[in-house]
Amino acid sequence: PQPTYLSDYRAPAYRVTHTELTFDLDPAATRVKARLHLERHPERQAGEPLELDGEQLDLKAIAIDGQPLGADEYALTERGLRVDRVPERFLLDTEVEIAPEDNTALEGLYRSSGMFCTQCEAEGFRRITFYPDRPDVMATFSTTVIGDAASLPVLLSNGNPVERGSLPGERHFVTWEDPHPKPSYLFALVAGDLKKVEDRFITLSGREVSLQIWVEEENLGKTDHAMASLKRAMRWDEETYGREYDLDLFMIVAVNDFNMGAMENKGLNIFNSAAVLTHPQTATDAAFQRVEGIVAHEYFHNWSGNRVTCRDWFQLSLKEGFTVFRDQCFSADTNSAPVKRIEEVSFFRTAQFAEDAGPTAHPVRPDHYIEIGNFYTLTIYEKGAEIVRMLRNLVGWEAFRRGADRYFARFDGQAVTIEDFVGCMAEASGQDLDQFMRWYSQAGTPEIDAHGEYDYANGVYRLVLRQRTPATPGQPDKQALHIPIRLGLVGTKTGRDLALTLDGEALGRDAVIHLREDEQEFVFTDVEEAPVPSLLRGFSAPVKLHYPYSREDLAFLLANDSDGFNRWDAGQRLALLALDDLIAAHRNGVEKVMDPRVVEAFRALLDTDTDDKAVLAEMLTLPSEAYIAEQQPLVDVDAIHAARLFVKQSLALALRDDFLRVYEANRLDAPYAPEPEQIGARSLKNVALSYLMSIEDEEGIELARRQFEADHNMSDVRQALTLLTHSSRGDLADPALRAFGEKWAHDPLVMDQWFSIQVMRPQSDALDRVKFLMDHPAFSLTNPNKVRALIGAFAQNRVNFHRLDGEGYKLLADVVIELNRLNPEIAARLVTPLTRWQRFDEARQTLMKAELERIRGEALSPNVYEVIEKALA
Ligand code: HT7
Ligand code: ZN
Repeated sequence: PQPTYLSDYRAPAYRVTHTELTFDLDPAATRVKARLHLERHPERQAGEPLELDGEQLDLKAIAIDGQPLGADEYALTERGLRVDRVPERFLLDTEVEIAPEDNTALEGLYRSSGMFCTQCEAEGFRRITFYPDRPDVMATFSTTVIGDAASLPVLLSNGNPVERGSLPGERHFVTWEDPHPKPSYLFALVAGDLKKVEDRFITLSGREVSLQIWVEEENLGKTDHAMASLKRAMRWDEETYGREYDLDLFMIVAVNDFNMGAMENKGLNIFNSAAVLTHPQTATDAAFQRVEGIVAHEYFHNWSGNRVTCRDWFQLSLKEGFTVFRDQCFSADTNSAPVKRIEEVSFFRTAQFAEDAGPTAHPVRPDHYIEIGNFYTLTIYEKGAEIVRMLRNLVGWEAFRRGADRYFARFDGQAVTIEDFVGCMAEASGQDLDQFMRWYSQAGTPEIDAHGEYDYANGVYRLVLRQRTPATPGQPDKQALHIPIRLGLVGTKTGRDLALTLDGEALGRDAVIHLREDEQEFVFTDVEEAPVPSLLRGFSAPVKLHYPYSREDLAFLLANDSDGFNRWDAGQRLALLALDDLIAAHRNGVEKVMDPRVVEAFRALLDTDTDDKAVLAEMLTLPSEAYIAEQQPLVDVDAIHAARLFVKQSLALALRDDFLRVYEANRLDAPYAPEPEQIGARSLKNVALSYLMSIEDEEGIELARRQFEADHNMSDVRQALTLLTHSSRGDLADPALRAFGEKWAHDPLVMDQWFSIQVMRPQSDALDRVKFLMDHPAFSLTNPNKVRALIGAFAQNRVNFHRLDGEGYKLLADVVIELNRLNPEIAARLVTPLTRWQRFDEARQTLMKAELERIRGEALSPNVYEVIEKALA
């Protein structure tokens, strides 16, 4: 497969002004008629051939302006269809046949639980009909869907229904019209035996919008939260960005087989059922929050993505980075803002940093790709959102909002670039953002070495910052970035933020300084007392910050920093220092000794009387094994696991009564509600329980058992089941798993949780369980949720996936090989853990590379080919 390059971008030779589609649905042989209203693009010369994309299409008929084309007047090519001689403006009619029931890749039109549905982003539409399948071709659509009246009573597409009726042979049809020009990736069709839940929303200007969530009948009781989230998101976008919804109907459909979380098709969002269905008995607090975030994300795309879209797929972060930023701000406004930020950053630093340091590292705007489906990454989404956040912070909210207004007004109905977006921000703020643009083109995580010195005699604090970005594949040399660093100086006597004066300017007590050079010195004057610097507050830039904090400094910041995020971060850094020692002790066979400073810091935390229990729960949570691994030059999975467990058990032993007290104080009898206060209390209680269970004394076990049996809500049940299943007491896991498995055998989303919990067990039977569960009737290799729940989860089970006999790697490779044939997008994602082989010891490196080579020996899809080639380069 050949790469596509950003530098090769050209406007399309022909554009489509209007698209008429007719689908005659049949699982094995669906007929798709397309009438495209085409005209030459003004920027392109006359006489160029018409080239359309098309894959796996069986062409049955073709005509231009009503005249059928002879076999010598068109060609079926590797790319699709070419017609050498076409008029300046014309109608193209085609008819193709496709087989949705054979479509296991879940791109284009496919079947899921008896229904028909589509996924067209990024390049799925070309599996439906011949078309210029690129985001800069925007057309209005008129779609007629014909199907069997009994088995497919509901026929949906984008826009508004304008006609419906019966047809001979017990069939019926509905015609939909979407007046908003859109690229093909936003096309959607759903047909099935679905039921709807309906509500309405009155927009700011007083228009009524009908809101519909379509689900299988058994899921009718699981839509309340998604509907409430949708209404909150609609209101938030009006109030925060002045964006109103623009059709009379907004539909969400839940489908069971879906490659990602959801898709923002115009007026007809299609959701993975896991990203929309909730019920207190079946979904955890985290799932409720995830649903809220995804519903909002897809809705926000209506403006940031649909009304204004991407010129080409290199600009993907234009819509994804901005929309993730928007959904993050929405969730922060709706829930506990500090805890949201902690969760975001903790995930980002674990997963995106690893991506940025691995063989598939790429800029937020890549300059080439083989398979765009491989670029729906944490870098495009989450790092893209961090860049937008930095922009917001650099120019300030008012200018940012003016810039966003300008962007939406100027480019409405157009397909544009990242420069267009940043340009609006520069215009609205009057700031020069040229250097800032490097964030989009430079891959890798910048590292900042910071060093500070207090001059007692003169009351001066000198802060020296040095930046460097490590080389990444294809980018050996890096340039200095514009990095905004929010900071405070916390006085060691008072524990308060000191006044900041920089170059004679008073900046208040919390300020942003701008690092633009490789090295810069910042001299703060009139600093009244010796400070401990609190740097990168709120994670003001997506960088690694190194400062030689002592453990006393960190304990001090943990107790005194006015920035909640940095207080949490100080606790994480303190724990990491202790973990470092213990990892070394484990490796050297030396007795492990717990750092008393960590115990005292945690004791103080447990004594804190705080309103935000969710933040406290985060502060009491040790860095994950994956994050600890990120900090190590070479990952020793066993030492990390042993050290973390040792810290947890030491804290549990030393602070057992405190954890018990916290557990008891945060039990809730009230009916379940996914509200911040309850969620905070539950998180805190469940963190306490995990400490208590880590030492497996009778009281902890009894609490977990009782919590499991009380069956109050899924957050509590799942935590109890996890702790029982992951305990070393063999007699605890199986009875609980059996009871849970029998109770929920009918619910696929709960069974996903059941799969994951078992295969995440640290005990050595985890791999055998995976193999056994792959034969379970609820498992299916063609369902991405099941693959993620069982195989994906196992690959996160660090001690077992990285077994020294290589069996974990072999199992993953076997599944990747199988999925490469069935669903290349999922296969390419699943292989990721093997691509990180450089981080491990030699024995594991050899085993991992051998599996990558074995995969390479297969006939590979472009998706898997691209990832494997990068991993072995
Ligand atoms: N914009 C959507 C991306 C997406 C997708 C991409 C590739 C293959 C399948 C997919 N499903 C959805 C989702 C979003 O970011 O909102
Ligand atoms: Zn998105």
